[in-house]
Amino acid sequence: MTSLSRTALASLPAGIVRPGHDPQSIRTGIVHFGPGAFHRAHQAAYVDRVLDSDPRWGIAAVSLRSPGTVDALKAQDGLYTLAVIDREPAMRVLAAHSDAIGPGEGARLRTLLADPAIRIATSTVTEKGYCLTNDGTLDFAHPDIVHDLKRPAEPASVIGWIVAGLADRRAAGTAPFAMLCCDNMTGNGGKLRAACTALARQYDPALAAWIEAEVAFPDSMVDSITPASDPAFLAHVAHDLHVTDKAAVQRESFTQWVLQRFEQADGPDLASAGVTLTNDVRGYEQAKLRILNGAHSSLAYIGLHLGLETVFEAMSDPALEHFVSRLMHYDIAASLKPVEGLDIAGYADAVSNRFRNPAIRHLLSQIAWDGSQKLPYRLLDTVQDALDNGRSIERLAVPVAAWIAFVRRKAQAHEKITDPLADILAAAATGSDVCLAMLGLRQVFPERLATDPRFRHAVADALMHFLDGHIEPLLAR
Ligand code: CS2
Repeated sequence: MTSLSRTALASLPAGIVRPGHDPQSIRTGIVHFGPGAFHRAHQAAYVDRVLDSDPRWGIAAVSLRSPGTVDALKAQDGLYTLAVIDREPAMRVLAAHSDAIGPGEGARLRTLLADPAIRIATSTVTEKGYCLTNDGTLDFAHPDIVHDLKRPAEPASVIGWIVAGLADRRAAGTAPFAMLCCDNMTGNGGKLRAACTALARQYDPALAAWIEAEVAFPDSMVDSITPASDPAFLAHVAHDLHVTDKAAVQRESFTQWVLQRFEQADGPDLASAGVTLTNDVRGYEQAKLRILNGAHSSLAYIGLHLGLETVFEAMSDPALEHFVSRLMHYDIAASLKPVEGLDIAGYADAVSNRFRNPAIRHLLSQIAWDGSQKLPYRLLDTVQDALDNGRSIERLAVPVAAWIAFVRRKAQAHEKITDPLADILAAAATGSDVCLAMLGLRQVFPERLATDPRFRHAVADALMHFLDGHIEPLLAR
């Protein structure tokens, strides 16, 4: 079977939606770090729409560490399939990528970042990709940052690359690009700005001041459930398209991108493609992280304990579904400030419905990755808010304990823990006092929370149930 390409477009079966613009006509105006499935299914789908009427905003996909996606995009002329999995599945070929930069192509990236045609850079490198400490500031002890401080011209971290690109533009008198962080972190834009200025300050305080004053780092909320592209899905795409597509992605039909309004003359018209530009993204961001992602992580760690495999299966378990519903509607909702135009209870119901989509096979094990990085934003902030305001944390302690039990199970079985802190977690989770050792990890649990006796007792109590294997009373809370 041949692979998807510009030439193959003409002979795709009817019913496969083709790009609304000539893929050959697009130019590069956006540099994107981390072209994983989420980027290809979410942001690129918006940009593809923008390109229908303005060819300047093609994306250069950058992945300097892993060649897989970049090689596939190069081989396929930047084309790939987006399968929208819903009651009526639909396949659409996207032509949003005008370039791809892989391992060994750092020099080309440097040139591109300095190009005045680039007006926007975006990133989806996951929480761990930003090299932040637990308090959300740049981790100067992180090996990549240590490397970048020694060799600023050949950065290893995304922060290093952004700073290098901005430094070149400043030196050349070119206006900066706007930097759009598209990862699931509270105040994502502000955190990225602080990290970039902190690194720049080590090189040149004037550069740091320029970044602070001139570069837009809007906060954003990004949302669309995107299960990983497994071999069965890729085989399905090949079957329907009659060509192979190594970069194909799948997602639910729901998609949302809320972006803090930022100044940019003559940039891409993202709003025309359905991006919401607002002055107050914080409320949306927090609601999404705590309700959707908080519930997701809860379903993952508790569901895996119960031997379940997917989000749909977890939502079909009556006790677990009830528990997570109460968690969202009572505990999490109570931690959120009112957001204009957002009905929190309605939002929680809509999220539950999305989780119940039978056509989506979203693995709990995928959501369980990188718990040490996700827990603080998704659950611990909510717990701290409840404690500060005198609310009960007996339910909120359950997913926290479920994560600890999950790590312990994996470590005891010598199974791989996908987490940047894997070794530290495994050591802490297999000691005699698991709870004490895990809560002692300052990279995950902030001092104030971990030393609060109410939290320690609640987690220890819930953990006992997980270790004894009797979690029914927990789910009945
Ligand atoms: C999930 C998210 O993998 C995970 O941790 O919770 O990727 C989730 O599917 C997205 O944030 C939905 O927008």
